[in-house]
Amino acid sequence: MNMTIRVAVIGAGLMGADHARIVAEDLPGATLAAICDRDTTRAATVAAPYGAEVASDPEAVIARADIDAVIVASPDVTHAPLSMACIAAGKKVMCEKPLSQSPAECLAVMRAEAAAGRHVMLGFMRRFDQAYVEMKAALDQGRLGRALMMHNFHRNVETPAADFTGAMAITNSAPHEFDVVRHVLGCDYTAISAFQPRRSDARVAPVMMVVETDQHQLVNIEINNNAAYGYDVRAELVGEAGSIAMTHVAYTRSDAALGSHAAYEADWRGRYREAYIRQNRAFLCFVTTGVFPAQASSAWDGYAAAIVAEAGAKALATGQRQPVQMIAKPELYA
Ligand code: ISE
Repeated sequence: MNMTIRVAVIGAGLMGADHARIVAEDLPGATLAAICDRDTTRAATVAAPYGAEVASDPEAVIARADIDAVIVASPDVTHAPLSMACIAAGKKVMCEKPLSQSPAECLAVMRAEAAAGRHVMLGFMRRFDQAYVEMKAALDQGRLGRALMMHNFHRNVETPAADFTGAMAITNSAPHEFDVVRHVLGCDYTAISAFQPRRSDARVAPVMMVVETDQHQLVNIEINNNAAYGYDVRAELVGEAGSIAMTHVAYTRSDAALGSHAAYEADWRGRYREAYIRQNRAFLCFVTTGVFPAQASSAWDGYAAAIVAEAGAKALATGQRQPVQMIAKPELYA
C-alpha cells in the first residue's frame, strides 16, 4: 500500500465539497487525488483549491490503479451501486448516508461484502460526535443504570428542498437518530409509530416518532425540518439510576446590552465538523489496516436504518404502529 492514501471523492455537492476539504486539510496520510462529478464545472470548482484532478465517470475513477480509496457523496440513489463498484474493484469506500432507502439494495451490498470481505464504511458521523460519545460512555460505564428511554430532537432551519415531505423527514433526516440510538443503546428496534402536528402555514410540519426497542425501551424522535431558529440536534438518555442530556453546542457566548446570546449553526456541517474529521480519520485507518473501526457504521447499519425508516414512513402514512422486522445479523458484522 502506498505511503499516502490517494482518495477520490465522488460527488461535488454540499457533502462532496466538505469531504474534499477534510481529505485535503485534515487527513494526514491521505491525499485528495480526484473529484468526480457529472457536472465537471462543479467538480473543478471543488478540486481547484487542492490541485486535485477532475473526473466525470465514477466507475472509471473507482477502477483506477492510482486511486486507493473512495468517498461516495453523490446523490443518494447512487450510493449502493457505487459502493458495489468499490467492492468489485477491491477499494475501501466511505459511503455517505443513506447506503440506500431500499432494504433490498442494502442486502445486495451485504451479499457483495459476504463474498469479497468488508469494504464499506457508512457515513453516520454522529457516532463520532463528542456528545454521543460521552452519552454512550456514561451508559457503558454504568453511571445511568439500565437505559429506559432516549429523547431526541433533530431540527433544521428549513427544509432542504421545496418538495420535502414528512415521509422524507423519516427517510432522509431520521436515519441519523435511527443509527446513533442503536449505537448508544446497543439495541435494535421492534416497532415504530409516527405522528405529525398541523402547522398554520404550508411548510412541512415536524414528525414525532415513538420507537420500541428489543430491550423494551422507548425512544422518541422529533424531526423538525422547519425549526427556523437554527440547526439544533440534542438528546437525553434516561436510565434507571440517572440521565444524561446534551447541551446546545456553542464555542462562545456573547453578553451585551443586558442580554446573552449563543449562536446556532446554520446546518449540520458546522455542528458536526469535528465528527466528520474523526469519522474520516477512522475510515483512513480502515483503509490502511483493513480493520473495521468498531465505532463506525457498516452496510448492516445501513440496512437497519433503511428497515426502520421504511416502517416509519408506513406508520406515518397509515396512522398505524408498524412492526420492524429484520433478518438475523450476518456473522460478518458480528
Ligand atoms: C441531511 O441529509 C443530513 O444528513 C444531515 O446530517 C441532517 O441533519 C439533515 O437533517 C439531513 O437532511
